[in-house]
Amino acid sequence: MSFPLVALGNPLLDLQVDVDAEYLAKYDLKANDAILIEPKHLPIFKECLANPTVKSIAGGAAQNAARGAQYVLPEDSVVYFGSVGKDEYSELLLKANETAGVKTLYQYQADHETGKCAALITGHDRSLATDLAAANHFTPDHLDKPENWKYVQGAKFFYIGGFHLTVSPEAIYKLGQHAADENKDFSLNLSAPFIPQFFKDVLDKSITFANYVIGNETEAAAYAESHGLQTTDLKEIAKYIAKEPKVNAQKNRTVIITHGLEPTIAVTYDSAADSYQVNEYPVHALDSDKIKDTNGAGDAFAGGLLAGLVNGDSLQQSIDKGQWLAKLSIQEVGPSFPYPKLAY
Ligand code: 26A
Repeated sequence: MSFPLVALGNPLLDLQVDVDAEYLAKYDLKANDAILIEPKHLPIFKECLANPTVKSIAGGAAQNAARGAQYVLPEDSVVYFGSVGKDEYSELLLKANETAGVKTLYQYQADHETGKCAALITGHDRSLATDLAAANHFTPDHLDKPENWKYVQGAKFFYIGGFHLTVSPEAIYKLGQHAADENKDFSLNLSAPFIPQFFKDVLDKSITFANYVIGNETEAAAYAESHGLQTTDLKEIAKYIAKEPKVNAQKNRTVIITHGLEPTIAVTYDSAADSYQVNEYPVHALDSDKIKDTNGAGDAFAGGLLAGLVNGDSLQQSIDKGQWLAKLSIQEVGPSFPYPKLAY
């Protein structure tokens, strides 16, 4: 079957620069975070573009994961939806997807530029400040076009970047309902602490469609706080998410939480038996001096994991593929993968 995996997200051009703690402080940014910019952050983009060391790299969290999954899967496996401007930036993104073999179905905006993310690197941390621009204008009717919907119908697995919750909840629900109606897999990334913090209702509704939820320790903590859970224990938080209501009763939900160099946690709630399966899987640690930067590490993990799940691998092997791909990506500049391709 062609194109089993369909991903939806915000296509962004990453402007990656090395900065110091003082620069982050000037703009009230944390060393390791992802935010939507406020007006006070706007000068960052000019400053990035004027910086001689700036690297313009294909970004956008779900788009990175899509390229990652296609890196592992056989050709013609991954389709990506998102909204961009008609400019040189979207050309760069399109090229990166083509090189990776991802089928790109962009919605083009005449009046908005392609979105940008300032990826501000301090050591092994990355602070992401995003101006969504055209990415903010994705509309669900783009999915409905016959030439696009046929890929939705043909797919068996969906991946939604949590960041897209701020853009088009209706597009997410449309894909979610389709997945539930046809008993297909639907996965969602929590993406950043601000998503569970400020988009709780949209997140809760999106999770009802999801049989895989992916996140990291800071996102899980933000989820626990916004949902009033009296715990910081990642396994307990994952159990709570796994048991949240779901639309498709035929699939159990699995929640996968990465935790830096600590083992990855996976919890599956079996609704028929009212029981949990809780497991931990080790990461593929890399000597610290081999790390180029960690921008896109989580997306690479998601990409490898998705590749495994789409391929029908066990959860354990799929998580291991995710760890493997994340390890490759952090040895590259930005959310990229090594070529010629390495095999898992
Ligand atoms: C809505 N926001 C804030 C975002 C993003 C985003 N992708 C989609 N929406 N903020 C940062 N990113 C992307 O995350 C990747 C690293 O995980 C960056 O473009 C970067 O490539």
